[in-house]
Amino acid sequence: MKVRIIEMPLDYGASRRGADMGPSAIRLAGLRDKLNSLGIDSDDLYPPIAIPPQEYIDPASELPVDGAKHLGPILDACGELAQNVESVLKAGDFPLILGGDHSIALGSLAGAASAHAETGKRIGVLWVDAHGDFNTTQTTPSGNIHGMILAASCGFGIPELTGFYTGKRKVDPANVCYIGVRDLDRGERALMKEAGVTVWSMSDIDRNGISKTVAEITRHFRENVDTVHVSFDIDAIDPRFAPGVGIEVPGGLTYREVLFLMEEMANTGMVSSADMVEVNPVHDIRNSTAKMAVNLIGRLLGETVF
Ligand code: NNH
Ligand code: MN
Ligand code: MN
Ligand code: MN
Repeated sequence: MKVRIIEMPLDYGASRRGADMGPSAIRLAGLRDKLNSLGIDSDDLYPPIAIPPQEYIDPASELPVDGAKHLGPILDACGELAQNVESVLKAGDFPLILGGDHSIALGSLAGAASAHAETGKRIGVLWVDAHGDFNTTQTTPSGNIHGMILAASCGFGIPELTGFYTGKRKVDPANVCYIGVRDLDRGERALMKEAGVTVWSMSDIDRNGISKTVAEITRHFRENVDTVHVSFDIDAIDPRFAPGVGIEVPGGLTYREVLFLMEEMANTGMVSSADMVEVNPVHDIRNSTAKMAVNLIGRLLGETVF
């Protein structure tokens, strides 16, 4: 297996600017060296997806389409990403997508769903995030697409998003597992319940500990799906460890808890693709959050301490 690093320097989906510098920060933090040290054959020679910086864009395109800001540029970039992810998976390799804000997962999930549909594999999604990203244009408080992308991938929202790339639903909500969630909008929460996604909240971790919680998640995947996409929003980690994020939400996962989560996901042998998103160097301290991202990717790809 080879890891194909795909960079998505996009920050059209969020309010706070700067997530477009995430791929660069993660590269600088030593991603290639980490993969080399693990004996993983990797390349980042995939052409970085060309995304025009927001400063170069005609202000008219700022107008929300049906209540979704910057829909056009996000669909364009995600279309290219979906194709790349699909072809990497079909070649038997591991696509590692570096965001960018979380709207890029629209492309990752579309490409993965399309590739796995052909081989008849049931796909599960682990959404590691302080947020649900389960808004629609009806429920969003912000109009930001990064807050809508998992709902869209589960078939909820405007047709431009729900029908994107494949014309159909990407993921069965019954196969979506969340961890780290602690900040949901009212309508989003109701829609998550209706859809039937499974949430392991911060309170579940307080009650049962990280070990039991992660065991429940991996069991859920083992029993219900054939392969898993991990979508890691770095704001899942408590901001006292990870300051370089789009939205800081106190009360999050510790760095140790997420390292353990990634190790246990690696141990399932089921993870076939991943996103690392919302690293925001503008708010980081000496690239420390990007370095955590590199270490988390290492664990997800099989690194052990001893
Ligand atoms: N729920 C809010 C919204 O939809 C915030 C989403 N922000 C995130 N998501 N960082 O991960 O706008
Ligand atoms: Mn936002
Ligand atoms: Mn997110
Ligand atoms: Mn988030």
